[in-house]
Amino acid sequence: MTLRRVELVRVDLPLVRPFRTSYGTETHRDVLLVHMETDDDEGWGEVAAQAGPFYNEEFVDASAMVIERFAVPALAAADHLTAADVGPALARIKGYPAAKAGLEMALLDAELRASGTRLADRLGGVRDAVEVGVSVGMTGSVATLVEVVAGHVDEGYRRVKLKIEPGFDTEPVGAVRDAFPDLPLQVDANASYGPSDIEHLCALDAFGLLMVEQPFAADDLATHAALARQMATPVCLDESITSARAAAAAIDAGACSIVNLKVARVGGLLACASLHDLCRERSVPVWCGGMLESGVGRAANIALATLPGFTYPGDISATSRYFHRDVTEPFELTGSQLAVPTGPGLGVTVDEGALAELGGTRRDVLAPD
Ligand code: NPG
Repeated sequence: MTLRRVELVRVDLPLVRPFRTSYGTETHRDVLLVHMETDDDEGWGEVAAQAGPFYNEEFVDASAMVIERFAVPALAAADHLTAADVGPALARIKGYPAAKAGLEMALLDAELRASGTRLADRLGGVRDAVEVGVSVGMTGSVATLVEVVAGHVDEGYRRVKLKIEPGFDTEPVGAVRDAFPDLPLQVDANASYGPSDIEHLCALDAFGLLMVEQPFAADDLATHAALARQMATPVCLDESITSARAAAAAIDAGACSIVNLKVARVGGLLACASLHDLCRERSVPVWCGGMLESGVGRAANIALATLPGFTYPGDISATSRYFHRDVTEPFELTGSQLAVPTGPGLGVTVDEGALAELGGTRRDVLAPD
């Protein structure tokens, strides 16, 4: 394929409820989309970086600049570009996995639309609907947390992830467990604990959790391994798993027994598919994490979660959990599942009218001749 046009589309989507993690409180999603036209078709991708450099080093303004100044010129220079070439063509650029993922996603979408293939089929998916859960931010009071969880259980979610940090852990988790004795529950600390907290974290074993996610710093495999030796609850890693090499090192070190895969953290859907294969060979289950994506990134996450190694529900909730209005058609729960879109590529349509009404801005970073 030859690239004819690459456009960056940015739109601010208010979240239905503020989302508080140990990195801060999000009230809006600064959505950055890539729209590509090739000689064959067109495609969309999402750059699911955060507004500030708090989850990892990347942030949306920087992603947009790297795409314009370095990534698109590198791709435009390639002769016969395929989606599989995007990762290698951008390998010289250090970091910016969300920017790379958005570009690869848009090209994959264009390629698959041209050949009439669904993304889930291209990736090797084995199901037409995926089991999903909901990630619940920290709240001002424990009573409010229990209420929010109750609302999600009523909506149909059968797996809930609670955000924790020092000072907001055993009490809120215990209260949710008391209110919902049989609910599959897990916790995510977003790297907010340190080595001296191992004993304290082991107290979470009392609540029968599916897993504890990323308690320590991304580069601290040793402390995760020490916790995994002491704690009965399985340890899952998110921020630490930035590449296949990082995943192999974490598994070898005994730092995790479950891996969260995120397209925007590892540089793309194809990297996620290889990481899935690596984890599967080592009998490490994976699940699909989320970055509060719009419908574009959510469609990609659903397709990814159809791969056979995704054996835990993903952080891929229905549209109504995030936005009053999205830029694509909404995703709705059926029981506790989301259906895989049936159309080619991502299988969703970006609603140009919604983009305009939501105040989206567009900018050509590669203009047609
Ligand atoms: O449903 O997309 C979703 C949100 C899932 O909890 C979620 N994401 O660390 O996994 C995470 C977390 C996150 C999102 C953290 C945005 C920071 C910012």
